[in-house]
Amino acid sequence: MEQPTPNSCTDLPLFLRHPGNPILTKENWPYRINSVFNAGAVLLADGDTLLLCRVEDRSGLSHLCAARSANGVNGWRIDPKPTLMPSPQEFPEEIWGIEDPRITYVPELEQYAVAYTSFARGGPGVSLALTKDFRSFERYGVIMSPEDKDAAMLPRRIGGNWALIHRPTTPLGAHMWISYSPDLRHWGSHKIILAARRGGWWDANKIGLCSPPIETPKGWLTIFHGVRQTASGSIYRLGLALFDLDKPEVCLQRGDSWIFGPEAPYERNGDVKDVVFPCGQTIAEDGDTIHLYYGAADSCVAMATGSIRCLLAWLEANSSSEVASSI
Ligand code: BMA
Repeated sequence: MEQPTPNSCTDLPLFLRHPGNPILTKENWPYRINSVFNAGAVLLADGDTLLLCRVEDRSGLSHLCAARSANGVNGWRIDPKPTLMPSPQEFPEEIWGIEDPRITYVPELEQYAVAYTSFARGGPGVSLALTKDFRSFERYGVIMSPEDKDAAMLPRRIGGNWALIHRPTTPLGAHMWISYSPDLRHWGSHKIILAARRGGWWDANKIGLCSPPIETPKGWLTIFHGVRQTASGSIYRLGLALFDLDKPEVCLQRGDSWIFGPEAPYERNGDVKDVVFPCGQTIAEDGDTIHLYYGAADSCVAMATGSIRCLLAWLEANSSSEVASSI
């Protein structure tokens, strides 16, 4: 497999696909499903990688199911039944399923915060659940009303408040916002942090957060997706941005070109063609190597490896003069 070298740091590709991709498919599943994709990821205290996968069953609706592995690549132990099912009697906003979880470990709470899309008649919204073990969950219900998705919490309070990055769709477009809360239930101080560009750009009109931002000494390193509409459908690609550590609504750098897009056959073909859609990553013991987990073509889960140092170096060298945090 092609390996990154120090002097390739500012060149693409910044992420290398694992040769065993796709690492999870519906054939691996212990029960009958249509597809498995868009997985949140976390490194557990016992060293296992846990993926909380979006699983679409053969009704077309999605639920979440956990898979654990010692090396984060193979030997997955998949929960024999769905781990988190929609619960529409108590939470009517989940009537058409739950999707695309992003996991953040919150040391102050000693719990994982799972932000996911809840889908109902009003459209997709953002829901939150807390868990210690990915077996029982405390649901907080909808925290961002429709239409909103692509959300993740930051792992610590900013200026005394919790922070959530999310992507409401408004008449002005689909841009990334941040909101703050004293208690995880009441959210306000909404601010736009990154706007979709316009015209022919790869990230025109619609962008959204991918995996939760990574805290680095230079700022919150953030992977986002841009959606290009074409005559034959949408293309989901990935870009990079850096936000201020203490004021995460301030974008410090934004890369002009995309850094990763659908190229492999399992990314180009599937239920929805030309989609790479990361919802999580783990960082290796060296503190630098990123294992990025992404849904491919809404059909399977794949993994690619990158380096925090290289992503930051590339951003520094390829950042736009116009960070476009206003619309
Ligand atoms: C987005 C989300 C993702 C999906 C992608 C491509 O809007 O719904 O779950 O992977 O579209 O279909």
